[in-house]
Amino acid sequence: MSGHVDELSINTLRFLAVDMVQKANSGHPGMPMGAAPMAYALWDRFLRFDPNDPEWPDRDRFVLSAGHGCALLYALLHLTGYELPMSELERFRQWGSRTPGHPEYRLTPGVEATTGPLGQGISNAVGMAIAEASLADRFNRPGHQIVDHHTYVICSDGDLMEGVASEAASLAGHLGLGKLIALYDQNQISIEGSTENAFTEDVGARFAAYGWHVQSVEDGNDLEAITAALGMARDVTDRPSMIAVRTHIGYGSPNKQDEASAHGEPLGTEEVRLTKLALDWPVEPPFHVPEEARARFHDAAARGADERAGWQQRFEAYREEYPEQADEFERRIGGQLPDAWDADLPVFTSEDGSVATRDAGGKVMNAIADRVPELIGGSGDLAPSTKTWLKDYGAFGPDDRSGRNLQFGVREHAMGAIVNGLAYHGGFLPFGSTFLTFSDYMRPPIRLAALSELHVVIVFTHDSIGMGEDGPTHQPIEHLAALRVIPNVLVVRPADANETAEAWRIAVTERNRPVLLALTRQKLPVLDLGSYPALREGVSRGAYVLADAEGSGGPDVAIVATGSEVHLALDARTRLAEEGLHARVVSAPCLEIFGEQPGSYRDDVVPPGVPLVAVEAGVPTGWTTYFGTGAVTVGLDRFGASAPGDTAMKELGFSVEHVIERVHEAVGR
Ligand SMILES: Cc1ncc(C[n+]2csc(CCOP(=O)(O)OP(=O)(O)O)c2C)c(N)n1
Repeated sequence: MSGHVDELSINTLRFLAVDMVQKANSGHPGMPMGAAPMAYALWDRFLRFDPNDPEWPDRDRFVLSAGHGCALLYALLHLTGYELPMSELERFRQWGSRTPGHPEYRLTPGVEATTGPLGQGISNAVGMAIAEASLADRFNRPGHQIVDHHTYVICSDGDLMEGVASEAASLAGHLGLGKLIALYDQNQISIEGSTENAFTEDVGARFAAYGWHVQSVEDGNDLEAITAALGMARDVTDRPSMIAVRTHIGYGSPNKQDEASAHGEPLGTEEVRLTKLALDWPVEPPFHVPEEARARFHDAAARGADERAGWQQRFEAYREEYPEQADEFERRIGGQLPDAWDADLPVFTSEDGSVATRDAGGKVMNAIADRVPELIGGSGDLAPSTKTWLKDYGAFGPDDRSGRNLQFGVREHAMGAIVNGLAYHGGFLPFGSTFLTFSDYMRPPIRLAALSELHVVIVFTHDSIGMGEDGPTHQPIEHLAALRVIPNVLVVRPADANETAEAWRIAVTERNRPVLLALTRQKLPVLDLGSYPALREGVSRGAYVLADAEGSGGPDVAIVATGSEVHLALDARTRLAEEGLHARVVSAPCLEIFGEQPGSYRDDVVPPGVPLVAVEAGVPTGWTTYFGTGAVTVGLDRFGASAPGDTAMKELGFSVEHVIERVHEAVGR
């Protein structure tokens, strides 16, 4: 039976949130007021967490998908003893505080995922649940359950209106992720008013159709009903669970409960007073925490600490029996690479003939997969085209958690969010893949990966009009530029098979940012390391002199190119030499890394004052950031066309003749 202290604790959560928003004069009080009981039930009675060791690997994961309700999360973190003192709650949404307007991973201890863009959190949680199942399969042994935790989510009407949540939930149902449990804060209010305006389907029936176990709780304040439903959800191990809890936004507020006005603005001083009176709470002081409530939250944390200590003992016993596995587990969770991870990284030679960089990428991935067991991922139903299938490792499926190929289905948006979830969880180097054009379908999670400093890899193939016949719907034009403008992202577009191997070296060794690879469908000559010894070191610096100008007088012109266009530049260089123009060819697989090199290096590669021609089969936007405003570009300012790839390239200006023409313009001949 719930009692006095339960109610006191729930109201503490409510009023801390109300006071935070009121003091900041900004934020979202309504969701925390309605969802406080379910959050309390979860944190007090189920969630395994230890505020003294927020990164304990076998902790349960909790994701507040409705990130706008973060005052609730901050109150929970504070009350249970995470490093989030009351002074931080009082600085909600202020410059430099650890209580930002929406939860930010890495900023606030206990925040497992950056949320706020609706639909992302619940989709991240699907990735976390996949992570748990995969690690459990890999590391648990009879009598040794060292990976055994749940992923809990609180999501809102808005979350479940979002397409990405549907994609991810559909996949979660298919995969039967039994340790994923979503609490749905069904207050039936969003910003414009009632969900009657735009969201009238039977959400429970939809989730049941996805293959979820679905329960509903009619009264969001019925702690025992919520508790019973959570218990039941945990007993269902073959399917993810959703508990739709009928709540009231702004619960307790005499004039704002069930109103959209409770969603995203402070209640106002008078309404705060009336609400406190209505729920029998002291009007003053704000940020009041009754001793009994504080003690209750501390008890929950103390239970978590015991659980963690128990786990530590179990892990030591595991280490005794399985020392190698224990080391590997710690290595993976710690994000360290195995020794000699790159020992089998392939080297390509001119004897390999012409190789599409997508094919080279597939070879590289398969070559490192053995030594890098944390490499796991897949494609949006395009593995035969993106070449990302890990041949020896099967599919991760409902009945086999050992697979390392994730079949995301045609769900690019969820793929991005799930890959992020794997990274948030830890223990993986996760990847996704699709055509570069469809990066548009993945932009939201890529942006969040960049913001959250997640190490994820996305393999984008069919990276230019050179992909050919599928035509302008499938030919990326603005995509490289559009991805490069996202801060903290690396876009790597290698020029051949060997640059692809080095691009993967970057992808594997980066720690705190997403790496996006842009690979070709069409075949390209191999840049033999014998002829191009600078290639290896060069790729790691973002751009480098691939082929210098003949003669001792320095270059007359520098042609900078990326990916497939590097070969055009090389051919142009040869032809220009015949007319006495000495061109230097710079291969620039990663502009961001090049931008980070010391000025002296950059000036060595592209000497100031030397005319510069930049060649890339895409919009030229962004090149001036790295090479100044003087660059003459060979790019695209229109959509592509359906034709064989080499025809499309030539017709749209990617011919040696056109490059030479532009060189002549640049040098003033
Ligand atoms: C992708 C995305 N679109 C729009 C918003 C702006 N937004 C914030 S909350 C919200 C809807 C509020 O409804 P709900 O999610 O049910 O939250 P509640 O009203 O219960 O607090 C919207 C549209 C957002 N955060 N993310």
